[in-house]
Amino acid sequence: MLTLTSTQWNMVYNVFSFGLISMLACTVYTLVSQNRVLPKYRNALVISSMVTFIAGYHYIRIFNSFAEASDGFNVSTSGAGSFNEAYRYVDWLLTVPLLLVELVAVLALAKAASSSLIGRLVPAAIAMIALGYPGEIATENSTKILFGVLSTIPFLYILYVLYVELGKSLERQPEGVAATVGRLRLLLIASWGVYPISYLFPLLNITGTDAFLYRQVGYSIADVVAKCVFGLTILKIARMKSVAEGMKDDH
Ligand code: RET
Repeated sequence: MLTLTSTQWNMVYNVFSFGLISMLACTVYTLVSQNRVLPKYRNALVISSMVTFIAGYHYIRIFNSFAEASDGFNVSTSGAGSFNEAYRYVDWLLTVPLLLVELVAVLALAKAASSSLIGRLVPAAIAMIALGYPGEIATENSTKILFGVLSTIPFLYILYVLYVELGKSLERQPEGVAATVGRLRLLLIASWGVYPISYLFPLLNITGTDAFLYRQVGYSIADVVAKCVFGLTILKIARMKSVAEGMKDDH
């Protein structure tokens, strides 16, 4: 049981609300923007809509779970009816592989090159999340460290593939697009970095109500950056490439 102050409780409540509406609004925007890009880039936008739609659903569940686990400003964190954080991992299991597919899709590489990238990034993303979960729910520090290390291996592999392999394909992108994709990669690293840092909190003895607040606020902001801002940047890249390939720049 965590006894939050009214300010802490309201901040968590409001940040979930912010996360939820950001996901929904972003889903609508990327869906209605389909016709603003050439057909070959539309799949990247469809995937972005899917990602934010899935996340919107999970934010509804997280939001309700927080309200149901609360008795006044007391939040139950273990046992029946407690605040359920597993929704986040279920969400990541679905959305993290999709975010990587979205990134590869917008580059519109040759079929073999994109299949090869997806074939390595997707299994690594699934392994990273699946290995992190047992550590997240463990109470023993040794178990947390073991699964934390195991999960970091695919994480580093993903960063390697994004930097080295994707870097090579960037050289063939039109002027301006390469710079935007470079910024997108930075945005990805900065937002994805929040999750392993937050995982470390209990290991560093950062616990209690402040830790709970930082974690929920940090995750929610990172989610909006990693999914919404990311999706809007994907749309921008798709627009730039469509215009570079002859689409009229009037809508
Ligand atoms: C875990 C366990 C500890 C080690 C590492 C982790 C990485 C998690 C990441 C999650 C990304 C989530 C995203 C969500 C989208 O909105 C599982 C915390 C490395 C990178 C992008």
